[in-house]
Amino acid sequence: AIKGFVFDLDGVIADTSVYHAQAWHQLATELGVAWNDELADDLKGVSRMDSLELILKAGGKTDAYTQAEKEAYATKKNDNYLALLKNMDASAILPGIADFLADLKKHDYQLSLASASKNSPLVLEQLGLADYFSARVDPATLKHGKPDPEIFARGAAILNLRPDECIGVEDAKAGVQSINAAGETSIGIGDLQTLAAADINFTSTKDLTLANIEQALA
Ligand code: B16
Ligand code: MG
Repeated sequence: AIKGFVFDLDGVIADTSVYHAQAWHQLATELGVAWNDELADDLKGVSRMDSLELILKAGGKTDAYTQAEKEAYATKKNDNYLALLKNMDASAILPGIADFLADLKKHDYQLSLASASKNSPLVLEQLGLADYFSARVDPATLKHGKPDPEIFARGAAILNLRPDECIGVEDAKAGVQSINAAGETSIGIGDLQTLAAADINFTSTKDLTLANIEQALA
């Protein structure tokens, strides 16, 4: 039986994926790399340094910068991102998520966070959702990012649950791959084609309810 839920943050709980994309777009433009929706999609769930590498690769600039320069650019992106977060509050919680989290608690499901973002504690605090996610995988301690199973496997382990007792919720292709490889049930939120590998698909967080999940699993 399902006993726990392991959540992604950006793009599932909060509308922050647009801020990440905006901040990367700004940096890509500065680096002379053309921006498009496909690149934006590929960066979802991917760590800060790996995202920068994907952008440089897209622009044919893989060997153009030293490690120190790359770190400075990654910091610049994060500064852009933090500036965009400044005025964020609970209104950035995606539709239906606040009710869903409250319902999960009420039904005694355990919750953990499997976000690749080093900013996740700050984001949760600003959204007023920190109390739900005292169990959080620290992305700084990971050997491998999404799509590797490590982050979602740890998300179950910190709840003392087996993977088959957990449902993972993601908006990124790499994230759904991570959930599946960890042996959990995957819910993909967003484009059906991009997230075709998910066990259950919802086009919007609005559809994320226990009743809909039970129906999909029946
Ligand atoms: P940071 P998630 C991911 O968060 C974002 O989707 C991705 O765009 C971002 O690059 C990554 O976190 C790292 O974030 O630069 O804040 O450490 O979707 O796994 O919650
Ligand atoms: Mg995400």
